[in-house]
Amino acid sequence: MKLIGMLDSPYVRRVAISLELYGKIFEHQPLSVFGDYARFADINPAVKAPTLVLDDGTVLMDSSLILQYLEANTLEGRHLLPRDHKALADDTRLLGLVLAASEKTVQHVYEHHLRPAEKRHQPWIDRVTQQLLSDCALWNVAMEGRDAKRDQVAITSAVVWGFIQLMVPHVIAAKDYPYLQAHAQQMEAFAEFIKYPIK
Ligand SMILES: N[C@@H](CCC(=O)N[C@@H](CS)C(=O)NCC(=O)O)C(=O)O
Repeated sequence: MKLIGMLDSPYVRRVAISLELYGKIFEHQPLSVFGDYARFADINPAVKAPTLVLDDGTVLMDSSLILQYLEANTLEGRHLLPRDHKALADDTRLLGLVLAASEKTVQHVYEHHLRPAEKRHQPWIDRVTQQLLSDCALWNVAMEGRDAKRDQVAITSAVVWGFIQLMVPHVIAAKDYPYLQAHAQQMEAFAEFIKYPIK
């Protein structure tokens, strides 16, 4: 298997760490969707990170779809999502909050770094910022008392929090989200996080 994409993408990093925990053997190719566009397009014309190329050549994309595929193809004892329906609903709700925060952060970053200043639309930036703030407030409360164990909510929460703190710390100040900050600090000390650092 080959995982294509850079680790500063939270979507790539959550898949890399999950692959490690699922015990899969894979090669990581850190191609950029921007700087390595042509090489990336040769592998996946949609140029989306992460892209996972299976051993039979099948090309998968979208981190949640990739993780859904891996979760369905893992050995007993290595699952990263609960089997119990109620616990799965709770974790799915939380992952929705985490991924929305990630999406809003990416939109914020693209708006400021990719769009020329004269073409920015302030009402859209205000909307994205408010969505991000509201989402992080709910997500922070939901992480109170949650164990830093190696499951999908814990992995994705820490990865996305690291991305937010790398890209928009002026919007989402770590001190205002103490449960998220403490959780991420614990998770970043695990070997799988150290092996696949954000940069
Ligand atoms: N929902 C997707 C989002 C993936 C995504 O947007 N990745 C970014 C890199 S962080 C990307 O491919 N950007 C290039 C583009 O969208 O053209 C996932 O979970 O994989």
